[in-house]
Amino acid sequence: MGTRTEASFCRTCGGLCGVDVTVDDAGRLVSVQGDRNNPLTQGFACIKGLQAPAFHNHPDRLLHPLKRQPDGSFQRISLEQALDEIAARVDGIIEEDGGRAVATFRGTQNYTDTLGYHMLPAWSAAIDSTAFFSTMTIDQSAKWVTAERLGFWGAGYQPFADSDVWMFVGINPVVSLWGGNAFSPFNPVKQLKAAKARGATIIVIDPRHTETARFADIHLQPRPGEDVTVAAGLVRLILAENWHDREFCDRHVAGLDALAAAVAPYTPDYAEARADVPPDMLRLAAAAFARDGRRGACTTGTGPNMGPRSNLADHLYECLNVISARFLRAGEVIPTPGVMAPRREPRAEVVPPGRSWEQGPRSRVGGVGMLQGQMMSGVLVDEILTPGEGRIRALFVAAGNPAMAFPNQKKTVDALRGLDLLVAIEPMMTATARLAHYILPPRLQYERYDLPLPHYEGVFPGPYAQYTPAVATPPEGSEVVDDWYVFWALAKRMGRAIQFDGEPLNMESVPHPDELLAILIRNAAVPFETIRSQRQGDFLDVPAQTVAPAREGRESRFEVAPADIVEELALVGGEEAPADGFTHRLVSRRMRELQNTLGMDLPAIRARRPFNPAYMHPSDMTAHQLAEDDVIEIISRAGAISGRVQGDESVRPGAISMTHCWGVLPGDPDDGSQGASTSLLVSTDVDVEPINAMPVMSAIPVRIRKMDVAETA
Ligand SMILES: Nc1nc2c(c(=O)[nH]1)N[C@H]1C(S)=C(S)[C@@H](COP(=O)(O)OP(=O)(O)OC[C@H]3O[C@@H](n4cnc5c(=O)[nH]c(N)nc54)[C@H](O)[C@@H]3O)O[C@H]1N2
Ligand SMILES: Nc1nc2c(c(=O)[nH]1)N[C@H]1C(S)=C(S)[C@@H](COP(=O)(O)OP(=O)(O)OC[C@H]3O[C@@H](n4cnc5c(=O)[nH]c(N)nc54)[C@H](O)[C@@H]3O)O[C@H]1N2
Ligand code: SF4
Ligand SMILES: [Mo]
Repeated sequence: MGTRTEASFCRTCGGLCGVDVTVDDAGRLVSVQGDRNNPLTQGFACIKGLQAPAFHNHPDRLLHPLKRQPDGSFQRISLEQALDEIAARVDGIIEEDGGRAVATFRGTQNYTDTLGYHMLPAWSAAIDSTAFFSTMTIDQSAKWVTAERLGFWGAGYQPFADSDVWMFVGINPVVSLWGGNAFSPFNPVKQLKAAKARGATIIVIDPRHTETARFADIHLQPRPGEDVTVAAGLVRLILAENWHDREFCDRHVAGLDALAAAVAPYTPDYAEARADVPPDMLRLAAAAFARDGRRGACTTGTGPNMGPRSNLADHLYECLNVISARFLRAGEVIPTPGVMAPRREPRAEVVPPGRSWEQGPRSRVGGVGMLQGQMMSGVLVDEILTPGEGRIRALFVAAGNPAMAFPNQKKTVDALRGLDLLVAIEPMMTATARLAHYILPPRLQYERYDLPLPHYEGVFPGPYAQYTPAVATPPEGSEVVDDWYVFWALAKRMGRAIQFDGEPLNMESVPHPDELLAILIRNAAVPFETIRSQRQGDFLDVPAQTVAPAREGRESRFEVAPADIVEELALVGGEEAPADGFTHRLVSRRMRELQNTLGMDLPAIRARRPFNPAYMHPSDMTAHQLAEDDVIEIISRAGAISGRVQGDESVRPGAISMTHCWGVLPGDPDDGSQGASTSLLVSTDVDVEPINAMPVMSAIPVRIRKMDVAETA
């Protein structure tokens, strides 16, 4: 059989690697390779991406809609029947309880499915539901809170490409291909090498000596969960030494004196006592960033965003950017002037804090507000479990696996089991799919038309665009559909009109994916046809754009010290070390081979990654009389799991570094061979952030106990 090779891009993670895809005459995916000619990613591709053919052609891939039977088994039904039945049940629920009773959840694989991404909220709006949830609010919604409490800069950050300093906090782009707010995570190793070659100083703040920290000139390895202490300590030092940009602060910052007063107690000695960061190291980092560095930002990842007091910590780290003025100023060239998104007019001014969570609807349970038009995933489970008016009765899960990923797994699974209707758009029989009433299997990435998310194109280091048609064909005889189609087809059956990105859709005939993509970029700087011809990805020749000055009379300022921040700083500063018997902190980490749960079913990956080890520093193992492969019980306030210990020099003593999303469904037979779910250790009652209901999902206080052979057999 012959083959052909086509250009496309990988959508397994946010790395968006340009790839060459080989398919056979039947359109079956044969291989995926990094495309050396792609100017963005230059041939980079990782094991996750290279495994795409194994995933597309997996013998266990679901190829037909399934309906759960009373005995728990699944029966194949036709797509038409599934959609008819689901539409009828949703109609019934809305009739009884309104649209609010029908929730939609966006999982990680939805962020790289541009049509699905835009269809989800369009569907939710079409059924008059505010119950929209996403992984962002069990991940890094601290960034949303910060932007809405501090304000943000209209013209964006100074880019990494010409920076002379950069600070990575609890983020590991070399493995995660994630850059936080300011770093463009494409081919990160190449970028870090280039930065070193130009003499830039890299600062990493992470309890683990990560793959990214290998590039660091300065690595602070604090006690996990002490980001408030470290960040406040840095802010205090910079202000006390006058290393901040006074001119910028005079013009654009409000509350600087109040901030200085609020961080005054966070002295280097205090930071040492609490975070175990030596005073000279803290000073080194502060000086390198603010005194010696001229350009370059601080960017945070899941470490601080999942740790305790995540919103306060994120606010303080962002204050480093503010007081050091690490933003593009009037007259500077904008790296991404707008290709797929409409051309904006970026201004050298502060977009003032909006505090949107203080207005608008609140959750029934806990009274938590909304951010960016979404309800907080931290309240979803209680919104299902708590009876009464407004209860969530139906849930659509698109491209996610909440039964494995959500905090407090037992409670999550109870809630999912208690739904009147759970629909999973999901290619594999995952833990979540098993609980669903209906499973609708999707087309996979190379079977879909796509663009990178247009409104997110600012993440590119230049005016980049890439388009891919479907380059592979779904297996013969299958009934797989695009995620977006599910919602369009349901809305049609229910007589609801979809406004796709604000544009009314034709509800009579099924739109072609290109029509939908064209809608998304209808206001683009470049015609759709031009973008559509970018099969291999390219930086386009578009007119350069410079940052415009602030508008006349524009007085908005960064609010560095609003009352709630000052209050919380006083609270943390006065805390006593808790005598709670928790000897360790369990910290999150990602595995190179997996994207959360995605990849666990692939033999090549399972062979390399049979379980999620509990990584500890060898000295810590010795101190606790532990040997390689010993099994320990890891006990938190919320629960206990077992973990197989492996020595890892990169982990700070006192930390246990372990990946999430492993283990089995609660109640299933468990011989420990599948690893364990760290989610069982996460409390959704204690230390939950008030604004965004974010639990402590990293730096979880735990203690450990060696299990004997009888217990683990
Ligand atoms: N290979 C791979 N890539 C992925 C994923 C995957 O599962 N696998 N998942 C994707 C997803 S969903 C996301 S959200 C991104 C996340 O991307 P990242 O935020 O880069 O995630 P991690 O690689 O886990 O890096 C988090 C770092 O925080 C550190 N840390 C933990 N606790 C603390 C703390 O209290 N303070 C500080 N300062 N640091 C701490 C950890 O040691 C770790 O090095 O990655 C994405 N990319
Ligand atoms: N304790 C703890 N818990 C955590 C974390 C942590 O660090 N610690 N990390 C959190 C983070 S950052 C996140 S983002 C969440 C992840 O939460 P989720 O997004 O809920 O989990 P994933 O495993 O990424 O789910 C992706 C699903 O999409 C399916 N899929 C693959 N391709 C397609 C497709 O083309 N279409 C569709 N419809 N589905 C597809 C996969 O089979 C998989 O089941 O977990 C969170 N949970
Ligand atoms: S880093 Fe790997 S998974 Fe992510 S886009 Fe590139 S090849 Fe795909
Ligand atoms: Mo995430």
